[in-house]
Amino acid sequence: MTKVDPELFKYAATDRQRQIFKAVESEGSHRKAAKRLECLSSSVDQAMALIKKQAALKGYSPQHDMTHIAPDPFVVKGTSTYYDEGGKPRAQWVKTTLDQARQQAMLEHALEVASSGVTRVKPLPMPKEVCDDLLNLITITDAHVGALARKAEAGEDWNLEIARDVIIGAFKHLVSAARPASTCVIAQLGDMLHYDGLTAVTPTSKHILDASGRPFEMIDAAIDIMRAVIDIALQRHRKVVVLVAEGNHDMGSAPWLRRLLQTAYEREPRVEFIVSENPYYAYQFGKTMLFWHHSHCKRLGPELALLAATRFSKMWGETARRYGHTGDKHHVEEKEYGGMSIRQHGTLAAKDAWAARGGYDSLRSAQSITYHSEHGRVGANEFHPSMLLEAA
Ligand SMILES: [Mn+2]
Repeated sequence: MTKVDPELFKYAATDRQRQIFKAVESEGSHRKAAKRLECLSSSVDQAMALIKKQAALKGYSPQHDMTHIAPDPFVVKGTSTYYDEGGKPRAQWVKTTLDQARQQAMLEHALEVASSGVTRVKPLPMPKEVCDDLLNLITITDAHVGALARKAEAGEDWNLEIARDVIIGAFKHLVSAARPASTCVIAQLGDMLHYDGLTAVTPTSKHILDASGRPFEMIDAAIDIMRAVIDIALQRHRKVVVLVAEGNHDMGSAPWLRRLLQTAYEREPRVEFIVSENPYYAYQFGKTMLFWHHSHCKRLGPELALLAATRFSKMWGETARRYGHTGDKHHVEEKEYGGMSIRQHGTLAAKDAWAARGGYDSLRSAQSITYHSEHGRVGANEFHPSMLLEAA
């Protein structure tokens, strides 16, 4: 009679493993279980061994005094047990590691669910009175959706809900205040998602971040915001150009967000995307050139303007007015560098505890800038989150 530890059942990963486990439990031996299930005894042995292995990976193997379970997506890398003089286990050190395959599977699953649920949007009616020579550029940078800030600690509150309200509210205001233009460029200039995976850390330096909500709530909010702002822009412009730039907080998320939006809008002929896997982007509007970089790779300065000229030399040569746009620093700075004027944009996000403690105070704002195809920049509108609070 084989005595089976009933605790092991929860580590059976498939229906077949659960079925075999139950058969062994009730029949009392592998051989009898195999007979009942009409399969080879070795299949039962294999399944039972696999269940034990899965349990051990999660930290459960009582015959080795392993009873501390690691939460998903961690697996146990090893344990050190300290025994007392009588040979009884007294303390245990459980070393866990992130299960890379499991983490990958969780992300892939999320993407699969997200893409299968993407409803292709129906084209919206086109506005009539617009000026062909005008383009409205609306910049949202460093939105940090998924960041958490508390008023008591950082001076202002910021969380998933506030981010959604403020960004969409800003966009509504900026679109309605802008001139009637044929084209709108929505420049999401990076760091829209506060963190880039399952753990709230910066992707390269692994700095620990304050997070609002769970990773999938952040993903949902970012998608909702982007879809909402595209739809708002479509109501007032004939053509909407969307840039989803990468920032230093969302280097891995920007590509899927861009692809997801491309899929959602593939049947809307009035939406087009600026697609580049390299974090420098440009768009030509007649004799006006627009250029973007989050500024995590190359800093604001003359070298950035020179890079724009080298990377996009044809566009540079065909244009007479050129404007670069950056983010990252959360405060406004604007300067002309030879043939290109570059604006570093501010952010709508509230500063987090890290910025508050460091004294990085800045005025929160977002801008829409109107460009003429011949004359370049001809107008601008500004939005501050305080305007939204007044309207409420
Ligand atoms: Mn940044």
